[in-house]
Formats: sequence, C-alpha cells, structure tokens
Amino acid sequence: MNKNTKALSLTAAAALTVFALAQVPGKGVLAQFGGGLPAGLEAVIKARELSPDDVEAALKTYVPPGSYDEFLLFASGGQAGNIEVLGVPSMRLIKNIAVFSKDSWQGYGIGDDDSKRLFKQGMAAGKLQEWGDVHHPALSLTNGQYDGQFLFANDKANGRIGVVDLRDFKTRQIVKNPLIATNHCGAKLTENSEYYVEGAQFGNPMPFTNYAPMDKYKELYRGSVTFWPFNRAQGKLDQTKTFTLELPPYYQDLGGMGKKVSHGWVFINTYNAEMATPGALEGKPAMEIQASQREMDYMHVIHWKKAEELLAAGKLKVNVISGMRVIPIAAAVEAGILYNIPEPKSPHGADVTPDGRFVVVSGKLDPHVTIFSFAKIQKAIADKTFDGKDEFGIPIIKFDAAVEAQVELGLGPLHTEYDDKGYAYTSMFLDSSVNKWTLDKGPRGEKPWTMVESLPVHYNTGHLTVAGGDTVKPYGKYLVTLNKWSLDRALPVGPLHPQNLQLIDISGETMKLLADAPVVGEPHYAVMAPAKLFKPWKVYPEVGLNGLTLKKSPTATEPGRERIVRNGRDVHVFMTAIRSRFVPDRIDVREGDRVHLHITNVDRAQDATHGFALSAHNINLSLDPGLTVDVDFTADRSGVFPFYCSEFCSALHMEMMGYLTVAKAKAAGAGG
Ligand code: RUQ
Ligand code: CUA
Repeated sequence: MNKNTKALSLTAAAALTVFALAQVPGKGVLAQFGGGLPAGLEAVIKARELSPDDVEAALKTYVPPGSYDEFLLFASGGQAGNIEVLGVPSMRLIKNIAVFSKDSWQGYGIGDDDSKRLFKQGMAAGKLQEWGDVHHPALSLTNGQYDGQFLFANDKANGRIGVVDLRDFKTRQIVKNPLIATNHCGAKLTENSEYYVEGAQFGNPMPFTNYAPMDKYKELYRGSVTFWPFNRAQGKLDQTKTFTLELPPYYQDLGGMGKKVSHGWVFINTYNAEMATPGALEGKPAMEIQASQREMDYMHVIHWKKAEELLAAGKLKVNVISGMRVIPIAAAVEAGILYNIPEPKSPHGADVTPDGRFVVVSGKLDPHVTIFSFAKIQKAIADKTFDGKDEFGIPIIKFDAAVEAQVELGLGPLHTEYDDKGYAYTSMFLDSSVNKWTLDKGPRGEKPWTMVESLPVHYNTGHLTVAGGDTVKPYGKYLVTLNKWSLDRALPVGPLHPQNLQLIDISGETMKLLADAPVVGEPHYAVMAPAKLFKPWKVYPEVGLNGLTLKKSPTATEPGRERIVRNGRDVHVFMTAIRSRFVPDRIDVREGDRVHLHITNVDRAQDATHGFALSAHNINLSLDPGLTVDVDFTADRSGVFPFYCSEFCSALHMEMMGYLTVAKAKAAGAGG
C-alpha cells in the first residue's frame, strides 16, 4: 500500500503534531515554537505527506544527533554468524559483533592469532568452521534479570556456543559440543547463569561423528540437552563440568528456563515425535508431511537441579561419551528428573511467564497457545497422573492434568514474551501479526486468558522480543518483531531481500507500529535491555593487553623498545602503532622465513583505532587502543608488500604505512 493514500490534510496533520509535541515531557515545549506550529514544520509534513500516525511515530523514534538511544537490541544475524547491536527506538545499527563468522572490519578471523585460536576451539568434526548460524542471543542473568555482563550465541549449524564479553563487546570463547551435530533449543541461561542450556536440534548417533544407518534411527540416534556451567569470574563455559541428558531422537526445539517457583526446571519442546527420517528418492513423503502426522508432540520437563544434586552425590549413572558425562534416559526416568507432556503439534516456543508459574507453548500448526501450569505439573508428578510412557520409557504427564488454559489466537503462533503490565504477546507466523492477550489476570480488568488485540506486521514474523521479556521483570515499553520476509517494505535491492525488524510501542493501551528496520542476516531472536545497564570500556584499561585473555600480553611493546629479532628462520617483529606511524616500518625477510608480528597500539585516545592491512597475505587487523595483536605467517612468496593502516586515524593516516620485502630464497642464501 502506498502510504501517501493515508496522508491527511495539512491542517489535521498539523493539529496532530501539536498534540503529539505537547505529549513530550517537560513544560513549555510549545513555547519554543512560539506557541504554535512553525511554518517550516507544516511544510515538511505537507511535502512528505505524513499522516498523524507517521508524525507520532517519527517523534517517538527520533533520536537527535548527539543524543543516545534508550535501549540496546542484540539481534541474531542468523547465517551471517554474528550479532547485530541496534539502538532503540532509533533502530540504528551501532555495532556488529562477529562471533562465528569472519569480519574484516574488526579484524576477526583475518590472520590474527587470537581468532585463529578461537576458531580452532570451535572446530567441528575436526574441521575449521568459518561461519555459523546464530539463532538465539542470550544475556547473562543475575536473579533472573539481565546483568549486562555477557552475551551468548548458539550456532545451530555446528552445535556450538559463543561467549561475548560485554566489556568490549567481543567474542571470548567458542565451544563445540562433541556429542551433537546441530543445536537449537534452550540456548538460554538459568536464573543466575549457573548453566547455559544447549539442546540438540536434529537427532544424531551419539556422538554425531559415529556413523549409524538411518534405518536404525529409533535405536541408534538420540536427542540430548547439555548443561554448560558458566564460570562468571573467568567469563567462560566450563567444558570439563558439563552434564548431558540423553533424550529420544525427537527433534528438540526451543526451551524455556524455569524462573522463581519453577527455578531448577527446564521445559523443552520437541517436534517429529514421529521420528520420521528423510527418503524422498526412496518414495517416502517429504519430512514436512511425515513429521506432522501425530496430533501431539511432547514437551520434555526436566528437573536439572535434581540432576545436578544427584550427580554431585555420585548417585546418578553416567556414561562418558567423547569426554562428556551423559545421563542415560532410563537413569533419568528412574531418578525422577525427566517427564513428557503432550503438546499440540509442531510446537516452537516454550516460554515461561515472568513469575515462573506458567509455560506457554505455541504450536505452529495449532491456532491456540497452550498454557501449562507449573503447580499442576508438580501435582501430576507427585500423584503419578500419567498416561503411560513413550517408547523410551519416559512417563507422559496427562495433558488435562497439566494444562491451565488454551487461548485461541489465530494461525501460526510461534513465540511469546511478556511485558511489565501482565500482558503476553505472541508472534503469529502465518497471520503476520502480533497478538496481545491476558494471563490469569487482565491488567485492566479484562477476562483472563483472552486475546485483546492483534496488530499486523510485515511479514511472516518469527520471534518477537519485549525489553526484558524473557526475564522475571520485563521492562516493557518496546516490542520488536523479527520478520522473515520484507517483500515491499524496503527499496528493491535484488531478489535476495533483507529481513525486517519492526519496532512497536507497547507502552499505551494499544500497540503502535513505529518503524521498519531492514537488517542483513536472518534475525531469529533478539534481546533488548536498557542501555544504562551496560558499562563497556571506552579504551582498554591498560596498554599492551591481549585481546583474548585481557591480560598483559607477553609480546607487548613499549615505545622505544621496538625491534626485529631473528631466530633462525623465525623473525619476530615487535612493533608499535601510534598516530601516525608504525615502528618499525620496514621488514626485510627471505622467502621461507616465518614472520611473527606483535603490534601494540600505544595510542590512549578514545576511538584512536589503527588497522594493519598487509597486501597479498590475507591479513587485516583492528588495533583497538591498548591492544597487542599477534600474527603469524610464512613469507612464502618473494616480492614487495606494502602494509598500511586501514583505519582513517588522523590527518597523516595515508602516511601510516611500511613495507614487507621478501627476497628470493636463493639470492638471500648468498647474503647469509
Ligand atoms: S528459531 S525463528 Cu532458532 Cu524460532 Cu529461528
Ligand atoms: Cu592509523 Cu590510520
């Protein structure tokens, strides 16, 4: 729809603007305009054919030059392997955090030793992976609330987790789960960041590097969920202390962490309870048909706290597989830490309410959201109100015994979050809308468990996020939808369209769409928190820090102590960078020498970043103020290779350069 068609007459729009301006807090705002609407403003409204809604949205999202946004949004970059940081309400991109994929802007994975080390930790099945599929960013929690310290990202494609330190917004750790090929569910932290919970996505033999024939899927393939303890002091997931629950080879999907009363429990959706396997050429129906046969799938209900206690007491059987402690299904069932509840088919979100009393499940193929009560689940377990067991011996809690309510919302409910008032918001994939509904109490006296509003979004929204909407205390105010298709929402830029974020104001009685923000890389989920929660460094606190350990680098170089040290075929270059020179600025080596560059940016000024680009060697570094960056390479071809600063750092930036010369091996041999 052309928005010009909804443009109002100048007078109406102008009147509305005055009204909207009058809403700006602080008295006497209109006085600045001489008590009325300046002619210039009227002209803009007319020339741009803005409607009253447009004017209001513009006023609500405008962040004047030099002012800051109120919230930070961390959106997954999907197959771009990164996390994008946007300001809310302006929806401007502020930073790209490279996690699993290379990024030459921040010199990530473009030759430096630190990211080589990180990428090596993240090898999958013995092979370097230079990209990832980031689905679910998660902020570290203290007492169930964001604490602004760490950010986690999962890589669905390779079953990996990345940890980002929010002091400098950089990736500090990548871990690979050796048991599973892919991950998806959980991807969240427990209430005090005790564990990062990582569930498998697609069933695989355990470990996935052990081949097993597909016709033995039920027997030899498994699902799982791994609990990774988080060592906050070190800022690291501790691979040596994980425990994993073996699960049936259903596809584990999203998970909700228990909160408050339900702390200690995790709820994980599954789909493909049919345990179908692909075989299109063998005449099998497509997976989408095979895996949607049953009316119900199962949600796993897991008492991880009890598992932790029993493990500590040595009272739980574990098998060690690929160095990981794996609790077999039978042992988990016997210990009373694993149950199933039937849930409407093809579920996606399992979202625990802020008070922890309910788990809301959205099944893409069911028009309802289903609300399970944690208290009823507990009672059903205590009373053994089971409907037999699944094929793997896991007790099935009776659906009716656990369900609190079902709310009919429409087509394709996917994911639910909560605001600060007591409303729930569910993204509707097929209907392309956000539907708002009441929990067990209508905040404005509405009926409980009732849909109160539906707002169209554009288009095919996957997840949504409310500021703090997955914590015990949501901030509310803004909601962002993460739309899969953008169709006509952005200027055409070729068949590959951007994805689209939409900012929605949820502070009033009704939802208001404020802005579109096309992004690159598929946003699966995002988290949003007040900007003031984060206290990132402006420069590194010390000169000569290693970017991975954040400790003084053994190769840090002070000004005046720059040098080139030859040790056989190894040439160590201790270099400084400062506006606007590299010292040394000439490196003469011979073909076959191993060159080790150790470059310290000794500039202390905020934003005085230098780059180091070396021609024909696939190397570009970002030398942030205070960092020492190491690079290692073999001078394997003779020639003359300029290096230069790739950040425009000063008026004499163009002069910030030098040469690497590589003499032919033979000629050099003569020179000794
Ligand atoms: S996911 S929408 Cu991991 Cu729901 Cu993609
Ligand atoms: Cu240093 Cu440009």
